[in-house]
Order: sequence, then C-alpha cells, then structure tokens
Amino acid sequence: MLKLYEHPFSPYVQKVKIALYEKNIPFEAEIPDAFSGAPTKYRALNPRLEVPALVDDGFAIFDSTIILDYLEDKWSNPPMLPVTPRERARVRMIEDLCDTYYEAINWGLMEVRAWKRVTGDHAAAIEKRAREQTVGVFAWLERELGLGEWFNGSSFGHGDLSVFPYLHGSVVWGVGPRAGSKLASWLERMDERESVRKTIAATQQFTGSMDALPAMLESGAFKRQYRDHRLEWMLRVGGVEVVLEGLKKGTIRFSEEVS
Ligand SMILES: N[C@@H](CCC(=O)N[C@@H](CS)C(=O)NCC(=O)O)C(=O)O
Repeated sequence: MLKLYEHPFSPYVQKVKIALYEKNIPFEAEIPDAFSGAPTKYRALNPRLEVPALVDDGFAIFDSTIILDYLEDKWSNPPMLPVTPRERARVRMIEDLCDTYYEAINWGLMEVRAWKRVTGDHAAAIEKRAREQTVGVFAWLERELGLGEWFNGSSFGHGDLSVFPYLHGSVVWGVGPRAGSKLASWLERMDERESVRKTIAATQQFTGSMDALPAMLESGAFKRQYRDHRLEWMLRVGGVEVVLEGLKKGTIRFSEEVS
C-alpha cells in the first residue's frame, strides 16, 4: 500500500490527499519526525525534510507537484488535469502561484498568530499586510475562475485541489472570501466533496493544540523552515527582526543542505 508522510495542516499534503481520495487510491498516513532539524531517518525519503513524501513500493517521491504528476501518470482515472496543453498549463500556473505567493501569506499569519513571533503593533501591521495581499490574491483567483464553476475548467480537478488548501487557510485565519462572492460559492461546492471533507476532518485532532506552539518552539521541538517565498514574505512585510531573532535562538532553519 502507498504510504504518505504528512502533516494534516500542510496545504501541500492536503493537495495530495484530495487527489488520492478522488482517485480512490488506498494509502497509509504517518507524521514523520522531520520538523526539529535534528538527525532523522526521514532524510532518506525526503532530503528536504518536508512533507509530503509518498512511498510507492519502496520508491520515495517528494514535492506535492511531482507526487500529483506521479499519481496522474500511474492512476489516470479519474483524470485530474484538463485535456488540452493550454488548459493544463493554465491550471499548473494557478497551482504554482498558490504554492508560492499565496502559501507564504497563510504561513506568515501562522507565524504571527500561532507561533507568536511578534506581538502588539508589529503583529497588527504584519497582519494588515497579509489581509491586503489576500484581497489581491482573491481578485486574481476570481479572474481565473471567470464565469466557470471550477478552476480546472468544465469539471473539478487539479486546478481546484491546488487552490482549496490555501483558500481554506484564509478562512481559518479569518480572511476568507466575502459571502456571496464567486470564490465563496466555489468553496461551498468544494466543501461538498467527500475528498475535501476527509482531508479537513484530519486537521481537527490538532486544532486544540495551537496554544502550546510557542512553548514548543522555545523547547527546540520545532525549527520552522524559512525558505524562498516564505523568507521573502517575512522580509517584505517588515519582519527582518523575526528572522534575525529566530536565527539567534535557533528556532528557524533554511532549506536543508543536501549530502
Ligand atoms: N514544494 C514542496 C513544499 C513542501 C513544504 O514546504 N512542506 C512544509 C509543510 S507545509 C514542510 O514540511 N516544512 C518543513 C518545516 O516547516 O519544518 C511541496 O510542494 O511539497
């Protein structure tokens, strides 16, 4: 059976889980010991020490986009990608923007609200920037959706499962789409899907544990990964001290050096 190394909160993991459920592919899930920056056997499966990683009969694959492609190649039914090259490229661009630019906004809100990297006026200023950026992403997404029902085109697919984790994240952080908007209606359609419901249900066991996160950071149980678009986001919104303090305290790691 396939094994998915995951964390239910990870939007990248959520993309993969939705695809697995939609394709009705059985899998086992495990949360790896990957997030403290300490030596771990997980490195052999994913040298980046990130989730998701998928193991199929001893073959380990990392990166949600590569995993989704693998699933599509091996289990082509039901198809998740549109048919024409142009539509496939359009959907992949949506995925890429969500995985990079949009992900960083929600990640940043979590750094402020849950991990409490900053408080008071500084936190409020950063949150304001995140809200403004989210409004911008919504405008872009609504243009992408156009008059259609699905980001993927005429039916649900890769485009939709690529947007959902992030839009759901915005709702969790209280910056969701305006009621009655095209995005809010799309979200309602997504919430009706069993694949989406199961994926979100798995997050519930962790939602009560948010208050404990700052202490876990101090204890060294977590070193949060500040890399590429996330690092840029923190610098862009005025959080350079967050990065410097995190480096000093050892509560931040960059992407892994590969050996
Ligand atoms: N490009 C990767 C990104 C995966 C990623 O960043 N995963 C996060 C969880 S959301 C992670 O495992 N980060 C490690 C950490 O925060 O320590 C993908 O698409 O799978």
